[in-house]
Amino acid sequence: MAYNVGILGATGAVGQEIIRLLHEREFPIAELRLLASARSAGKTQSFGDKSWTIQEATPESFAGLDVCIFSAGGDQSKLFAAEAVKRGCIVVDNSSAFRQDPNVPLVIPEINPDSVDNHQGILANPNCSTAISLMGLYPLHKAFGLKSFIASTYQAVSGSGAGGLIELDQQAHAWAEGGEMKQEVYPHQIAFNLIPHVDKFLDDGYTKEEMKMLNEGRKIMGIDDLRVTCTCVRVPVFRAHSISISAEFEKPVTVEAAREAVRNFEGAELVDNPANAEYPMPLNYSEVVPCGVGRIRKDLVFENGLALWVTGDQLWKGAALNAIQIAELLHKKGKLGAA
Ligand code: A2P
Ligand code: 11C
Repeated sequence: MAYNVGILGATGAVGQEIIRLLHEREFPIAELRLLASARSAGKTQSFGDKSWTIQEATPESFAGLDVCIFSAGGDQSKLFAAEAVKRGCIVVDNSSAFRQDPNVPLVIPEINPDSVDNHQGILANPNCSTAISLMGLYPLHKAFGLKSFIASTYQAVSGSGAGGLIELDQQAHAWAEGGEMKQEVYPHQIAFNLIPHVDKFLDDGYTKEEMKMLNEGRKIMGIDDLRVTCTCVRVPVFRAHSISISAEFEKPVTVEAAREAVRNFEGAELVDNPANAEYPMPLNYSEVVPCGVGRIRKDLVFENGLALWVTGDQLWKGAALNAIQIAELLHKKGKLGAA
């Protein structure tokens, strides 16, 4: 069976990767409908030998679609998700709009595939730093029982959309060529800098992005009393996020058993050979399906603790790929289309 598939936000950084991955992974498509704002309506988008005309998103755009991947930001998701569902279209939503809604499954197919069985039309795709972190943490949770973790993120500019990618590129060129740096997306220069500020600040001094690690981590792994402290940092890297994690477990841990657990987990790749300077890095994990996990060692603070490092493509596992994997899972379970 082939499906009528939509992408809301098709012209964006994530939208472009969705188009590419749907084709590369040979998702069964009957019709592909590309939706964006009025600014893009009428423009042509091509991939390989195919091309499509971008349409302005309106409530009627979703009629006749089996599934639509939303990646146009939370406001557009809130505006259009119910309209799509009303028209029989399943929504896989990349934004944070519905992730904490108890009626909306928050899905990482390698972790909680059965959560898709209980959707009511909307399924949420997790935050990118959280999704990538859990590709290292979840196998360790299965082995030792996760209690708490402390994380620092190193987040690529792709997380800010196409504008973030353009801003880093422009500033790096301006630095090298002696031109003027433009600053529109970030409150500070991002080239050759670090900005410890991702998403909006809350009253307690944490950012919304930092709290997603706790709230989404709890929901996806099903650990209601999980404790997390997180610091999110924007780094001058184009498209892969990295996370440094110190985690505390219920059971005694060993580095060898931790490595074995990661090795056996689908979606993660163990790269942990410090003697040869081998560990995951953003340049090695851009445009790569699995997330890399390395630097696994005994944590020196926690009793049953491990320290580790995880890197993954923000645009893929952090967004487009995981969303497509959710659609693939629905297809495999016979839950898409008329089936
Ligand atoms: P457009 O290119 O027409 O502005 P990114 O996160 O990379 O900035 O991408 C954001 C995506 O969301 C783009 O595809 C953008 O389309 C889309 N978008 C932004 N505002 C709207 C809107 N009002 N209606 C539909 N799509 C929108
Ligand atoms: C970033 N993680 O790197 C963000 C982007 O909740 O899905 C995605 C925000 C989200 O800026």
